[in-house]
Amino acid sequence: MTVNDDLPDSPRENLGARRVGRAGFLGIVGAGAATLFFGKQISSVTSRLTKPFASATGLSGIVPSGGWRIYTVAATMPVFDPATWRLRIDGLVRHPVELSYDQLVALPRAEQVSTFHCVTGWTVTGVHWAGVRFHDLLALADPLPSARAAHFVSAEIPYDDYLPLSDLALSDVMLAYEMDGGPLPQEHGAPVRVVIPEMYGYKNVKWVQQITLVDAQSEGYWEQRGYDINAIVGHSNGYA
Ligand SMILES: Nc1nc2c(c(=O)[nH]1)N[C@H]1C(S)=C(S)[C@@H](COP(=O)(O)O)O[C@H]1N2
Ligand SMILES: [Mo]
Repeated sequence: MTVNDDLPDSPRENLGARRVGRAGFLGIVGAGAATLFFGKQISSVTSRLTKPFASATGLSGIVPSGGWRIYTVAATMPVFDPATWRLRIDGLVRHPVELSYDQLVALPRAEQVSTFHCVTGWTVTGVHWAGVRFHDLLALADPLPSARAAHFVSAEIPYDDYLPLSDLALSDVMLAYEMDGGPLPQEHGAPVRVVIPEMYGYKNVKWVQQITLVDAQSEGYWEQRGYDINAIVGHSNGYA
């Protein structure tokens, strides 16, 4: 298991294997690391906190309010430019495609309200999402019968993760481009992120820029660092 000390604000912070102490964490924030980024306050979301973060980590003193924590692994967040942004779908497909933002939002629109769980113990309930179901999206590339999983590659290098196509077919799983009534904010992964409420946050890849269909899922960013490939909420090695 690899532990990367440059990534203090990680799912691992709540595991016995490596606890990030409050003092060390504050020191890192003071040094200007971008691993915890406080985006704009969204009171309608933050008021919905159901599980206090403080009980899990003792870090509440440096978290300005309940609700979302913004996680990144790189020093800067990707910047979305609608003129140049493309979503690539390739791998085990007959027709690799590159979609512009306009082409993406022209696909059949799906909406849902669901709950978001991070493996470190925080939850946000009642999140409104809009986006496209993976069935409609992946069909554009005409997947081969051998395709069994999708590799989601973030523009935030090196973040990535995998999901079986069977999980992408669940009725409340989507590639989201709107959150709580507006375009997906930059810090939440603009312009598109994975939303899979059944699984812990680390499977909900932000800033998705490429979806490569493969024959089997593999270990994504956090799984290479000790988390379960099977990230079902309440049934994996995270905070249950
Ligand atoms: N690109 C990218 N996606 C990511 C992460 C990340 O660091 N980078 N963190 C994951 C984790 S562990 C969680 S809990 C959620 C947090 O979503 P939020 O930053 O929108 O609150 O994003 C997930 N997707
Ligand atoms: Mo997370």
